[in-house]
Amino acid sequence: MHVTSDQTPDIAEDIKKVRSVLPQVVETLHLEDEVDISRWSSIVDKKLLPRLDKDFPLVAAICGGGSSGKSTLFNSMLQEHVSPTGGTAGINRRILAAGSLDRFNKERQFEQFLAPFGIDARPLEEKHDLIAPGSPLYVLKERIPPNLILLDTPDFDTGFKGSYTNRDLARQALELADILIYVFTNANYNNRDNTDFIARMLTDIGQRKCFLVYRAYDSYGEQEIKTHAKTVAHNLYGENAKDCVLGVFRAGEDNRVAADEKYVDLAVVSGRDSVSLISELSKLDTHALRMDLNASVYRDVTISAKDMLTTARASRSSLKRYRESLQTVQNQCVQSALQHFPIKPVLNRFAQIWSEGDPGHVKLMRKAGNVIELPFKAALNTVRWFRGNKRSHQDTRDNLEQFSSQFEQDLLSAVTTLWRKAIDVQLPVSQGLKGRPVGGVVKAHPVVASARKRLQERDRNSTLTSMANRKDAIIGISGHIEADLSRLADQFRQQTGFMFKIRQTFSAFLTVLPATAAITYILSTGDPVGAAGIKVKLTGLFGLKDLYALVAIPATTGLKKADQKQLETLLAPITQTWLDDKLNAIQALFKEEVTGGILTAADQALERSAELMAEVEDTLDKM
Ligand SMILES: Nc1nc2c(ncn2[C@@H]2O[C@H](COP(=O)(O)OP(=O)(O)O)[C@@H](O)[C@H]2O)c(=O)[nH]1
Ligand SMILES: [Mg+2]
Repeated sequence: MHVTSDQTPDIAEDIKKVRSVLPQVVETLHLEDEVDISRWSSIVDKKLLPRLDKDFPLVAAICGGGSSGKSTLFNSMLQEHVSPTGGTAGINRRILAAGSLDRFNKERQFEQFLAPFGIDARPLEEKHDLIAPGSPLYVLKERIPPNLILLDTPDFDTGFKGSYTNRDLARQALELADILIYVFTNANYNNRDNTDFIARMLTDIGQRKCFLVYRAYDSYGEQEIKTHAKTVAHNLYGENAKDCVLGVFRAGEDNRVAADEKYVDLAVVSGRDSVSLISELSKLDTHALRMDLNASVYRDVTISAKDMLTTARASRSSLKRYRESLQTVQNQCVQSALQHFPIKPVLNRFAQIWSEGDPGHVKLMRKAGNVIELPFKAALNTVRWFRGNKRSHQDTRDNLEQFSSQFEQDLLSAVTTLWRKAIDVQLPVSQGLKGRPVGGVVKAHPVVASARKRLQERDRNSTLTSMANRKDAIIGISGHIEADLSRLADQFRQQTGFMFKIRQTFSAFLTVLPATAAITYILSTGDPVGAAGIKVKLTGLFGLKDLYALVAIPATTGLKKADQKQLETLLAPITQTWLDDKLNAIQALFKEEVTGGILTAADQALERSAELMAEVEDTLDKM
């Protein structure tokens, strides 16, 4: 991006938008462990948003190793002995800020100004307060122009390697700073530990430009000073050194300075005329510098936001995959619960509905006896059955009872399997595109963690009992399937042409079939029976693979191929209706007892995150 002042308001709006929505994405998808959103948010809040204000003063931080002369320089710039100098290295344990007395003339105004940066500054009352660790202190001075804030920072190289006492403070100061004044001496100019620390900070928080101040003996030649400064510049900024170093100054080793009799004189390296760092800082185009600095913070913030969005996308796909896999597992469990279920009662009931609605057709069938290629005995059975043969009703009931206990077993074993998978830490990945298995596993997503935990803690036995109690409702032909079958019967009647022949033969077929009807689900592959049978292909059930119902008919019925085809056409919707009814009932039960919490949590997170992510994406695309 190229930041110009005209763009500032829009940029601020976009940033604010992403700032408010991105954390919600993280929360919705439970990404707290994967992305550091609070750090990002705090950078946006502290480093970016407040600084988009054009009136914000330039913040210059004097930094460097211990006893480089930072505090001495700070005092010199103020022309006042405010900051303690000399003595033990690392003597200053706090940040000392100097602001404009003209600008911040109201009570607590300066404190409030710094507060958004997480800096809780207090006025310096006692010089020696700086020696004790604590929150930053400040002074307000006339010498500081309104558009400048100067920071004296604690030494960050005091302490033992790895446990530098002041580094957190140094970080705070560097984060607040727009520009650095790096002070070094011949003793520490090549101290990689110091420059590396700053360099790392600058990579972390966004590049800041700097002035270099070399406190060197007068005997050092111009070339030597330049070479050493170059080393420092390179160690701080690497390849960017040229762009980032705004100026190099030298400070002498005047003993009067050490004796507090005189303030430091700075000179440009090539000349000996003294320069005022304050006026050098005032000459800077603060706005351009700030925008430049913002550009890199802005870029970093944008890149991090995009990275987090990428993480969110991956997490969301994984959640989606998990949800699909759980659904697949559930579908398989629903199927396996139904694996021994007979379709015979359904066909019987359909035949009853059919006959109740159209008694006239029996006559028609008798008359057309010679065109229907069915054994006479079957035709007789049909007639008897349609008259409401009691034995037939009894058959239906027996049949149901026989399957009732088998069904209970299947149901309980299916629900146990489903339970185990639902609380497992991972699931086998469901089929990929085109129903092909993709293999592998998908981890249970953090979004469903609490739902899984609740499930794990629930009393399994009570669930099993409640499932067993409800099996009869599933087995029975429900009002819903009654209505569906009636509707089917009406539809068949209304069809003419092709269906006319069916009308004639249909009733007969139906009564022949139930005698041997069984239904088998080919859940994986292969033909389960291979015998004479009508294989009805059922599709579109919860997005399952093709499901076949095999309705066995005795070979002796001597059905012609064409009749068989017609019969298939008829049986498919009946079987489908029945299956839908049962599958739905069992699925609803499984959801209620086992998977509901997980699926709902996943669905809600998927939906909400999609909305939020689209919002972030749109805004980031503009940025
Ligand atoms: N001779 C001389 N001594 C200096 C100069 N600047 C700083 N010092 C001395 O170096 C020591 C450390 O200075 P100080 O400002 O406390 O360093 P800081 O730890 O970086 O803040 C003190 O004894 C200062 O008097 C200078 O320009 N000339
Ligand atoms: Mg100091």
